[in-house]
Amino acid sequence: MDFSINSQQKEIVDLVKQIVDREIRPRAIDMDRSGKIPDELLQILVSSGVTSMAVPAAYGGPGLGVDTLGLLYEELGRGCAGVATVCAANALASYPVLIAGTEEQKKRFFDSVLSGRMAAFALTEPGAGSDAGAVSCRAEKTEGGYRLTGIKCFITNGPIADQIVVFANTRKTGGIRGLTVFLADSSMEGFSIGKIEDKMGIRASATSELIFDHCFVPEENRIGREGMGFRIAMETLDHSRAVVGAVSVGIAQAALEAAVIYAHQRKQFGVKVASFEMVQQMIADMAMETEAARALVQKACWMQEKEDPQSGVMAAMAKCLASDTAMKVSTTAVQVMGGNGYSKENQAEKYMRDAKVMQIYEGTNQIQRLVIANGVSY
Ligand code: COS
Repeated sequence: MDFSINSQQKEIVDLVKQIVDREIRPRAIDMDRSGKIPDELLQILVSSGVTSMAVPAAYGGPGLGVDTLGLLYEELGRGCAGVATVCAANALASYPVLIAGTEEQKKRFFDSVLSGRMAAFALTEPGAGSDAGAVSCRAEKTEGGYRLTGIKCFITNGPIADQIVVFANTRKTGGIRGLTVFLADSSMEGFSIGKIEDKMGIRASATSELIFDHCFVPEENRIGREGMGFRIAMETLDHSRAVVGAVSVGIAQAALEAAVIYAHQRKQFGVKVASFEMVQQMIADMAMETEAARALVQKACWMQEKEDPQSGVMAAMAKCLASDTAMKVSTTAVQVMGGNGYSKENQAEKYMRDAKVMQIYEGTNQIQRLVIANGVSY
């Protein structure tokens, strides 16, 4: 395994870093307050290819390897985890299409993402969170397609998505054997946006309920066979969890940087607080833990790139460790900065709030530990 960054990766990481430093970081506090990403910034992200960076080369995208994508999502996470989440949701929604879609579906989906239309992955329901197989959204067979009825909740990009990859049950009796995936469009009759969440963190990313009321989806929009949905969902999460790990490392890195800069500027008892051993210990632990999380995330991405059969378990480890690290490091950053860290004038408390959801979404860290425990055998 090689941790060195080649010149092509460096070029693209530097490009995203510039966008992060010039366009995202200066807007982060305002986006956190307003609870939305400005159209102007979204347009910059679309035109610079940041919202479509996971599109494969075969469908007109940059065709970046998972190892490179990991570096880019870390950079976005360092800038603003909410913005990173908006972009990562396009990638999350693309996996079911890549895993089980037809060539026509793939072309249609990726053409849309490349043209700047946003996507959402709609699995979770009020009664189906950790128990993903308990989806009750119903897909009733009708002439030429299906009628979808049900409510999805906590859907990232819900209010701004044009394409929605939605999981519904084709069996009246429910159960994972009936779970099926469909590609819905926000313009379809019977589709509407429900409650928009007022969240603790990642506030630049809009999250909402999606309501399907006898929404007609043509047969050609079914992704994979009827009943394949649970497997597709699990394989999707196996792919996407490393990305959550990468965004988490970005949050930890941003918190570490903020704490170090502060500790070298802030004076108490006539000296910089960075000269106190107790502060040094906090900084050393933050730096060490961030590096360890980064190494695990990079290994998970590398294994995915090599299509290693254990990459799903490694992605669960990376997501779990990196998000726990982001939570710990951002909390310590607030401690290093004291009252100034607790104030909304600085970003340290935002990092703490953003880190919290990393331990929750795309499977709680309790679920990750379950996946890990079931996946290790010697
Ligand atoms: N890849 C492919 N297939 C998988 C799989 C994977 N990673 N994990 C499970 N499966 C298959 C199993 O092989 C099994 O198939 P068979 O019945 O044909 O043998 C089937 O799926 C059911 O597996 P299992 O019994 O392990 O499923 P559980 O209902 O016990 O659920 C967990 C497993 C808890 C791991 C799953 O529900 C989960 O990941 N929940 C969290 C969901 C989540 O992350 N939600 C976040 C919102 S989405 S952003």
